[in-house]
Amino acid sequence: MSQPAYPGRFITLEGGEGAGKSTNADYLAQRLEAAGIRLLRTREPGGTALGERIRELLLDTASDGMHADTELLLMFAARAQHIHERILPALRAGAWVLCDRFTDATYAYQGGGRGIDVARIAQLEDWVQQGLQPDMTILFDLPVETGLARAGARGELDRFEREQQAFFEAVRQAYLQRAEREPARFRVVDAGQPLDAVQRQLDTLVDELLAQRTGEGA
Ligand code: Z5A
Repeated sequence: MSQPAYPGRFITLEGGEGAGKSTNADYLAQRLEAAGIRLLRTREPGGTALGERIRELLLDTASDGMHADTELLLMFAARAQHIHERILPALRAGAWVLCDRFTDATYAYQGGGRGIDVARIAQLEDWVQQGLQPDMTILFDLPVETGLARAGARGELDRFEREQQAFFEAVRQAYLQRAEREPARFRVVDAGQPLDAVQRQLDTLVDELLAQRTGEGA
């Protein structure tokens, strides 16, 4: 990881359905905070009052029929608000940001899943993020069937969770291709393992992050 222009660190969590992002975000937050890191925990789509309203529109099964372009633009609309209202102020103030999904999810779901041209996604990424990129992205990778079984056990499905297996396979492949293209930023975790084994993998990443700490974010 190269040194960013702000004192904080921007860490994103990615993966398919039921990969364990939320469960392991709790674990990561606990480990980082115990080491004295001031942490903003947040998520996408959402993370701000306005973004959470956009999230409702995106996940609501009543939004069936939403065009893929509309979905893409709503993701970036929520992201623009999130970046300006929460992420950048936190990073500039020296906090670390732990975000459950960010733009890699857009490439995976709207690009891989919906088939939107990645060049169009890249245009929006440039415009909205103006160079902001995560310092580390942890990809929780697991077989689609395992993730769907975990997610399905929770009950009612949202608009994305109702998609078919082929959609989620395309999402997984898009994530893995991105990880392969950007090995300096991505860390791929085998999320199909039992929770304690997943968390041992995360311990190594926490050690790596803390070793690069500048002292300003503490
Ligand atoms: N989306 C998009 O399309 N484009 C974008 O740009 C962005 C998002 C940002 C909402 O995201 C949707 O938005 C998402 C993609 C789309 N699509 N869907 N669906 P979300 O992150 O809020 O929702 P999610 O992906 O559905 O999260 P999730 O299913 O809750 O997954 P998770 O957070 O990765 O899993 P979890 O809740 O931590 O764990 C699921 C269950 O498995 C739970 O019962 C755990 O106790 C269990 N679990 C976790 N780890 C293990 C292990 N290792 N072993 C056994 N059981 C485990």
